[in-house]
Amino acid sequence: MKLEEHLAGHDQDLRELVLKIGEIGKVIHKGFASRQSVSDTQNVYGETQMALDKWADQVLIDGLRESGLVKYLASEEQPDVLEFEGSKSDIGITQDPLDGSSLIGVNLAVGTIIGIFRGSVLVPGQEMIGAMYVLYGPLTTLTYCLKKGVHEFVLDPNGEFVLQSEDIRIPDGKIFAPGAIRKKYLDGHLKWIEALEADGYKIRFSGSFVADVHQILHKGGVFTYPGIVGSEQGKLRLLFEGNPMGFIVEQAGGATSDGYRSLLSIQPDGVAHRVPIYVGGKKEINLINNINGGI
Ligand code: AFP
Repeated sequence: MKLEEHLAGHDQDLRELVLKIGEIGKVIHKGFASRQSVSDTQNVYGETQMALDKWADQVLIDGLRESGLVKYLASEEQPDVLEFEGSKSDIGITQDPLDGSSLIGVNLAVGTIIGIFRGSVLVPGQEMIGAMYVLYGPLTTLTYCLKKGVHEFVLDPNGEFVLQSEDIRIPDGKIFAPGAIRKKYLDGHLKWIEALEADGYKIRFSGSFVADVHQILHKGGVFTYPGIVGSEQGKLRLLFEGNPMGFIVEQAGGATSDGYRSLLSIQPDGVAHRVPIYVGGKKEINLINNINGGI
């Protein structure tokens, strides 16, 4: 089944938006080979921007502005929320145009992450009406959720996204993706990591959040980029990484946490809001919440 057919029954603007982002994803992927240099600029987080980050961000912004499908757009590469006059829809989106971009030079999987709202995006993730990501790996895949299941499509040789997995449910699994530096772990996090290791969990951490969470969505287990000594809020962003991927995993039967509560319950304090991230199976998420709750 093609993506367009699968989207039948959803609101027209949402159907068009998912298809549009899929088309933009194809354009972004084609741009990788000729844009691997590092640019001379930094994003709002002080991170050096790859030429590709900036280009991909602009391709998405221009494409979505021209589509008239988006009124509000927040991007990991932009300091403020953009508002598009003349939009025919009230959709708000968050975008991480190229999560994991530092891995392109070593040919590891990276992706475009999108959160979808009606109206403002500066609300808790539980207000989201959908989320999706395009993963550029050995396959180019598109995974979307509009609150009626999580569904994955693969780009076929004809350039069509065709259904690969429908109604994905996160299984039980013993892999974990532990970000950050062990010697800086906070007490609760270290206890949790040691419990997973004692239970035989194997490390699967690539440096690409979207790719690592995609693997856990299909195989079970948990991803974490925790708060650490000296950086208690962690590295990853609530709006651009935690909420959209957390929404998809929760909709697939999993759970999220900042170490204490669902990521989707958190009121963002701005576009740059960083949070400790735990995304994966309910068992692993309940364990970190219980450990921290007992501290
Ligand atoms: P880049 O987009 O700069 O490559 O960062 C990727 C990321 O935001 C996320 O995708 C990874 O899980 C995390 O950073 C990796 O961080 P470390 O490089 O500190 O392990």
